[in-house]
Amino acid sequence: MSNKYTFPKGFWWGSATSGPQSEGNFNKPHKSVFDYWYEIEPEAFFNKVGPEVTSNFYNSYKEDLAMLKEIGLNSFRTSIQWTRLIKDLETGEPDKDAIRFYNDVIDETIKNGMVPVMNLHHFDLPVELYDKYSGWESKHVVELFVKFAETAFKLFSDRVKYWTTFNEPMVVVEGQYIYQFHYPKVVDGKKAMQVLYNINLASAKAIKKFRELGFNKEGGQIGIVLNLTPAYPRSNSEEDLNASKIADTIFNYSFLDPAVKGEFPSLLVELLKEDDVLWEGTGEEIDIIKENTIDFLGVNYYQPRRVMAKKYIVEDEEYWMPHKYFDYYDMPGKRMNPYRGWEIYPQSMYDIAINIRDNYNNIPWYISENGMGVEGEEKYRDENGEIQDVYRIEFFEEHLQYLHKGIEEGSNCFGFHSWTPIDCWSWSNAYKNRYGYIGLDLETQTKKIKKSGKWIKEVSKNNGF
Ligand code: IFM
Repeated sequence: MSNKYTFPKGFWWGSATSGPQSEGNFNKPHKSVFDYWYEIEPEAFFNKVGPEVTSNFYNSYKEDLAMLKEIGLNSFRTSIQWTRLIKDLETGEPDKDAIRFYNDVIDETIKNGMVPVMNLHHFDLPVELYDKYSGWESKHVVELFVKFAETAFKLFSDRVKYWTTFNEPMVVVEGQYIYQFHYPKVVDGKKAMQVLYNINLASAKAIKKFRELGFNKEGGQIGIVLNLTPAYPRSNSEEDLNASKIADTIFNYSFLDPAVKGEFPSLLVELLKEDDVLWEGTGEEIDIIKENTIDFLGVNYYQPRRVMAKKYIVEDEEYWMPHKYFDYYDMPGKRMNPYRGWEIYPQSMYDIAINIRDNYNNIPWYISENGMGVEGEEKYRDENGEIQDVYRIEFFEEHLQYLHKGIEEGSNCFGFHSWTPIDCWSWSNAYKNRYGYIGLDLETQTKKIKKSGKWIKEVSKNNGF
C-alpha cells in the first residue's frame, strides 16, 4: 500500500527521553534538584515514586536500545546528566564510571542504527549549585555549565554529531520561579527573568565553546530544544490580539529569538523595563548571544495556549507575573487529554512550521517531542498482553498530517521524535501518565512493545503512512 503522506528523504523517525527520567540514580556522584526535592518531600510525587530507579536505563540500556531498533527508530535523544558526568562541579572533571556509561550508550545507539542526539540540561541542575550559588540566578553557574558542556563535547563529539544545550528552558523559569511546580518553587518574577536571561547566555556560551573547540568543523551541529506553545487569541479584537502577542513573546519568543536571531524580542525588553524586572546583563554578554546562534532547532509541541485580554487590571501583585498581560481563555468545545489536562490541537504543528519558515530564516528544525500521556493503560491490554493504544496512533497521525502540510509548503523540518520510547518517569507526575511506544511494568521492570510501537515501525520503514 502506498503512503498518503510521505516525508522528506532521510527523515528522522525517533524518540526522546532524558537521563533523569530513564537512567535511575545508580552511581551518580551528585544529586539534582529533583533528587533532593524527592528526599525532602516524597508526597509531592505521584504515588511517592521518586527518581531512584525510573526505567533502569543505567542497567538495561543494551536491551532497551535493541528494542528501539526493533520498533524501527533511526534516531534517539537522551541527555547527559550534569550530576552524573561531572565529578568536580567547579573544574568540570568527569567521573570515570559516567564516561564508561555514556560511551557505551552512544556506541550502542550507533550500533543499533540510530543517530544519537545528546542534550545537556533537562531540568536537572545539581542541587549543590542551587544551595551555594542560587542556581540559574547566578552567572557563576553559567560558567560551570560551560565547563560541563566542554567536558561532554571533548569526550563524545567524535560520535555525537547533534547536540542540544537545553531542553524546555522556559519550564525551568516557569516551574522554579513563577508557577511553583518544580523545586525550589520560588515565586519571584524578577528572579525568573534573570534566570531566563542567564539560561539564554549559558546556551550561547556553550555553543561558542563548541565552535571554538572545532567540533562544527568535524560535522557537528548544535541546537536547543524549546517547548513552543503557540498563543491563540479568543477573538480578533485588538485587545485579544495584543494579549496573545504578549503571551507568545514571553513564553515562546523569549528563547526562540535569542537562539535563532541572536536577540531578545524588543517587546519583551520594553515590557520588562517598564515593569522594573529586566535582567542584569552586559554588552559583552549580549554580543555573545548575538554571535552564537543555533544550527538547528528542536521543537517540543504538546498544546496551544488560549488567551484573551485581561478582564481586571491587577496593579499591586507582590511579584511580577506574565499573566499580568492576559487571561487564560477556556475555549468552549476544545478537545482535551483528560489525563494530562492539556488541549489536543494538532493544527499547531502546521502553524509552528510556517512560523519557523517565515519568521525564523527557515532554519532546519525537527519535532523533538510530541506525545500523549495516558493514565491506566493497563485496561487497554489485549489477550496477548499487548497494550492497544490506538488513541496514541490517532494522535500521532493527526499531528503528522499537519506537520506534513507544513513541510509540503516549504518548512525545513527534518524529523519527528515522539516522547518517549519507553514509559519513563515524569517529574512530579512520576509514572502516572504513560507516553511510550514500549510499556514498562514498574514492579518487574519488564518492557513490552505496544501497538503504537508496531505502528511507528511501519511508518519509519515506509517513511510515512
Ligand atoms: O516528561 C516531560 C519531558 O521531560 C519534557 N517534555 C514534556 C514531557 C511530558 O510531560
